[in-house]
Amino acid sequence: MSAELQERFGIDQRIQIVPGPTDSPHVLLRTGRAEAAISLYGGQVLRYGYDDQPQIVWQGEHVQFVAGKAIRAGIPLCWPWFGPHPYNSQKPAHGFARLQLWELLESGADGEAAWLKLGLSDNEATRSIWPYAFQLELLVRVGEQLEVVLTTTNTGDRAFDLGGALHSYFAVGAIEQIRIDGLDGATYYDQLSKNQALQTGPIRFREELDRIYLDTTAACTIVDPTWQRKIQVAKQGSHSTVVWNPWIEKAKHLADFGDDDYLGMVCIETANAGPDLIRLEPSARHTLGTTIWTEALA
Ligand code: TA6
Repeated sequence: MSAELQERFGIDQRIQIVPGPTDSPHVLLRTGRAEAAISLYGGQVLRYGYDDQPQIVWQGEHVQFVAGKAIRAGIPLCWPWFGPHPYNSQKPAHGFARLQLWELLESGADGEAAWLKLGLSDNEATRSIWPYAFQLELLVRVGEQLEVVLTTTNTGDRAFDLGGALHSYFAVGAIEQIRIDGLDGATYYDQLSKNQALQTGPIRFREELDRIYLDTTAACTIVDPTWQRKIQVAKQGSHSTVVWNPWIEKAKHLADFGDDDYLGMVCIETANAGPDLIRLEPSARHTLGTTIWTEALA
């Protein structure tokens, strides 16, 4: 499959399609110092970074590629819901889009970036989980910034409620040294204590942290003194931001996570979760996007 896709969509050293570990191709995109890898299984950015610094979007060493299972790296697509299914635990957590093989639709490259478009439409498998017709298109644009834009079109004759997240994993030098700015004053639902609370000041990490920040369109900044950089995470079409680090105990119980991986990663997820759902009428469209880049820590 990857040889045929390379023929159709490959562009010099800018865009290469290579066989992936579970028989689904990976796409490598490069522009200048920036490089990313995307898996057609899951429609998922696996990693993103610049040649001259540590990776930005995190892929750990223990990542597993198993057909039918989610890939714990990069930017998993949680769609059409975030978290456990609201009333049926038999349905996959974080929806099914990250468990499907996406189609490579377009590729391109210019002076600033290399980009590709992937697509996923409803099929027998998705309809057996979620009885709606839809068309998904994912744009991934790789340059000095990483742009990931997921557009949902309701192609059916019934409205549906849409949630989800671009579940971005970021690499950090040391979790206890970083802080996350941008959510001061936002209300969050604590998924561990099941309480709501108000964020005061920056977010710091001293234990497992799993929070859905509600009704916020704010951009976030990961301030990383260890690697002397800031990671900027801007977003569009999102009214929730999820922040997660599994910490020690949960990391030990995640098969595809090294026991110490929690020390070097954090998730900031561009989401619509909890009450922040979108009612998508027939023929309507919704776009969820994130733009990621780094700046030196002045
Ligand atoms: O990011 C928040 C969260 O919902 C956590 O509760 C944790 O479950 C994480 O997502 C990972 O989910 P996954 O299904 O990829 O293991």
